[in-house]
Amino acid sequence: MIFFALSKVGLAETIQIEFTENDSYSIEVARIGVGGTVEWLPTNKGHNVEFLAGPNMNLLPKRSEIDELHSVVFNIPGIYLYGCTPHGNMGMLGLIIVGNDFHNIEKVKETELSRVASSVLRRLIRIAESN
Ligand SMILES: [Cu+2]
Repeated sequence: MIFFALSKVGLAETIQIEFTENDSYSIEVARIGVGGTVEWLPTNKGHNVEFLAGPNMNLLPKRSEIDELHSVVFNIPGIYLYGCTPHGNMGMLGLIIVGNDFHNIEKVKETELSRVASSVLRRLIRIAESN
């Protein structure tokens, strides 16, 4: 807890998210400061990270290869939605909230997804908005 408090004051923070054996991300809603890093660890096979929405749709982070360790530095505040290319339609999705900035949340809600994925996204948005 002390580390998190300190990191908000300026230390560049890093959050690590694993690919779980249940075809999900270990942290579905991650919060990070501007300039922070998120690392996705290929702890289970067959997954990757593909960005579907963000504060600047022309500057989304690049898609990772399957089973690759992926690292992204987030310098633009806002909400990022990503999913696994093979399993996104089944609801393998995650949100990154950068700088506690929700300005693009309505755009994120409009992302076209399968029915299952849409319901997962609604659940993640509720979590994001709840604190
Ligand atoms: Cu996957």
